Amino acid sequence: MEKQKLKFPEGFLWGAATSAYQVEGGNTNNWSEWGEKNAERLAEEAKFCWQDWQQKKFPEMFDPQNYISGRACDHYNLYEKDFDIARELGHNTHRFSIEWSRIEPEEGKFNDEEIEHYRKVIRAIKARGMEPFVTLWHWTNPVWLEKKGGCESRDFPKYFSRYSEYVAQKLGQEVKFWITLNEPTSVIASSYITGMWPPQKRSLLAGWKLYKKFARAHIEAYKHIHAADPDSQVGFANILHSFEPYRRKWFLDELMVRIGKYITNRRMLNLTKGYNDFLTVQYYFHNRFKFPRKIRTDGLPVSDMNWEIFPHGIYRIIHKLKEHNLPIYITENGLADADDSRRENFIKEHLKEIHEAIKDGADIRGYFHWSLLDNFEWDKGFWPRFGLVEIDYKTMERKIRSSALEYAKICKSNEIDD
Ligand code: IFM
Repeated sequence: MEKQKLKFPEGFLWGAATSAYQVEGGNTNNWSEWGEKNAERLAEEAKFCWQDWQQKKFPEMFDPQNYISGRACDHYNLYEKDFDIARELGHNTHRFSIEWSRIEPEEGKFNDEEIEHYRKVIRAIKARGMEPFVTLWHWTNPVWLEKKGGCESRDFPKYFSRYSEYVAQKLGQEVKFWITLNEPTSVIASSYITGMWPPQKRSLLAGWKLYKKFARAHIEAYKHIHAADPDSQVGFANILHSFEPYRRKWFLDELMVRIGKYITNRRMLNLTKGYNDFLTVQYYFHNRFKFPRKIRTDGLPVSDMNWEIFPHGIYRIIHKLKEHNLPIYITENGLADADDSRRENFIKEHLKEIHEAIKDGADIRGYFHWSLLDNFEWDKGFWPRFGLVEIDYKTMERKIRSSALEYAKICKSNEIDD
């Protein structure tokens, strides 16, 4: 039987995403300082955090060096080479972030040379026929800001507003698509509630207060970007989880689902209503609740990080977002898969769900795989391999994975086999 083709809409954007701190190398910010201070502890704790099969497969998790971002992928210097690869792979868009600590290394002092660096990056993307999506904040703060309380500082929105105004004035004419903040709710959860990430707070109240600060920061940046270019398109990158009760109609399981959906998926959207030109989906997690905890689903495949793979979740999320009547971009979706045994299937299964959502009326305009390159995965370090392109961290050699070639076929033809 002949395979049916699932066509994507004309002009659909296909690409991949990265973030400054995870790929550039040579950064000094709150995360790099925290990594250096905590490397020994993280290496020590790895034996309690991961399953036996993960510890065997990735012994580098026990090496403190794994937790120091250092040169990362040296993308700061090698970006042209990386964009050549993206173009070769048929990408027509690319998402990256500007590192605040480079632009404003000291409070109120802006570094024009670094702006020029990012201008070159943007032009290099465009010169290869790709549409740049630029993120202003992908979790890292300049050290001076962290000393003043970081995201919790009363003035965080004011500082972010000033930084975004400066960048918008300098680069506003070069870029159409802007993402102000990356996954604010991941930071609320992991930095302020569970205390895993810097500054390792454990306070529901601190986390709760941050929503409004992030929303104000986003709205300020939204206004500055539009002031610089009224035609620009601005949104924030929202992590959206798929939620499900273990027992349907069971009050406490359903209640957990409702709370989860509100604090993770909806609250930031509500607080920024009217200030988003497009919506985003960053999809990694499927959560099933059996009161009082989250439980795993038997039989689902998992990534190297033991995250369950559940493609249908992305359909459900998009289905819910349709009610906002805004264009949607999938700005992140991916998995850690060092031997590249699951990535091809992962991409295709998620794309089928996305195609189904388009068929059902969702205005989805692009897909960015996370990530173009293997990179530095925050408190986990270098062992999780998220890249379409493998990085040899010793030689900085780039090697295209076979799943990237399969994804390239989809990008180039704008369709997948059903
Ligand atoms: O690597 C991160 C990225 O920085 C934000 N979204 C989730 C990815 C995988 O954990």
